[in-house]
Amino acid sequence: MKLERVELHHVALPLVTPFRTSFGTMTAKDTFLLRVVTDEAEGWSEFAADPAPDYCSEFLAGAEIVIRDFLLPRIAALPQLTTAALAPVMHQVKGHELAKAAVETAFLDAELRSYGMSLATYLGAVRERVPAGVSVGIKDSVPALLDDVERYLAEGYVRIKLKIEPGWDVEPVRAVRERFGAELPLQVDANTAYTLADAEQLRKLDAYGLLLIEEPLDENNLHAHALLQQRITTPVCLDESLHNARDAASAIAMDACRVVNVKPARVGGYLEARRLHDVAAAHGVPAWVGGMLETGIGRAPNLALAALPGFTLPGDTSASSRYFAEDITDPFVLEAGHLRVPTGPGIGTAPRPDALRRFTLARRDLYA
Ligand code: OSB
Ligand code: MG
Repeated sequence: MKLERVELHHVALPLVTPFRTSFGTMTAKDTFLLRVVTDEAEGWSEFAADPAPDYCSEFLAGAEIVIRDFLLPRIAALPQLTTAALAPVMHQVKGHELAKAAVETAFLDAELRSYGMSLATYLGAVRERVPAGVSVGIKDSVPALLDDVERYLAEGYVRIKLKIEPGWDVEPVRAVRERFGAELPLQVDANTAYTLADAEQLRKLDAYGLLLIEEPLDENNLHAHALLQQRITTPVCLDESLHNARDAASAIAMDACRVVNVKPARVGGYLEARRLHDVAAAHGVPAWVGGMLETGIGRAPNLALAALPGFTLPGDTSASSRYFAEDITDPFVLEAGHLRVPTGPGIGTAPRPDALRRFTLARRDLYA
């Protein structure tokens, strides 16, 4: 492939309902899409982080500079441009996995389109549909939470994840169990809101048969997560702390991580995400695909990944309607609790031109 152009499309899509976590409240998906044009095909991707560095250290304005000034010049200098060649040159730039993932995915989409191959086929998908879980934000009251969960279950979601924080943990979990029963697949996500001093409080959750507790402690503190796991029976699942397959291998070896959340953006892209999948599968550790409230541009490739055999738990890959009244792509629709894995070339979708125009705040060339 020969690189011709890279465009940034800054978009903002209103969320159907505010999404509150231990790190803040989101009311819109405000991010950028990348469009890569090569001599053979074009590709699209979505940056997963937010305008502010609250879920992770990366943020929109910083990522734009990293991509424009440090990643793309290295890529443009490659004698042979292939997707597989990107990560080794991008490795010269420290960190910035989410920015690297956006770059790699757009090139991967373009390259696979030039072969007429779907991302699902390329990654080794074994399913045509994947079960859909849903991540439910922190609410002002338990009755409001129960209404939300009831609505999602009526829509067909097969697994519920509750966002928790100190002061909103045992009570909502107990209420959901009481109302919807012991058989409901249920898990919680703390987004780093606790410390080891809270171990006794977190141990109270052991009574509720949770599938897992996600990232209860500080990002990157594998040791503390291992100590916590010794004191609770609920399996610890890591999200924020896993930046690559090596982190997953270390965390599993330390018993800091009995379930793996694979977010392709967080680990630098789909090629590394595949390696996390393989590490988890080799250890017999259950894994699932996480989400970042993506538009259809980020959701499509996540669905392709979720179709791999080692993803044995339902992911946070919900339908478009869980997030947006109108998605920027054709919507992903829930069918009997499942989403269909895209089969078209590359990521199998693209922005609808009219929707892209209406959701776009600004457009800039990062390479021309
Ligand atoms: O921690 O998994 C998380 C959303 C934004 C940032 C971090 C997280 C989340 C979610 C929602 O839990 C997952 C989704 O539905 O996309
Ligand atoms: Mg999480």
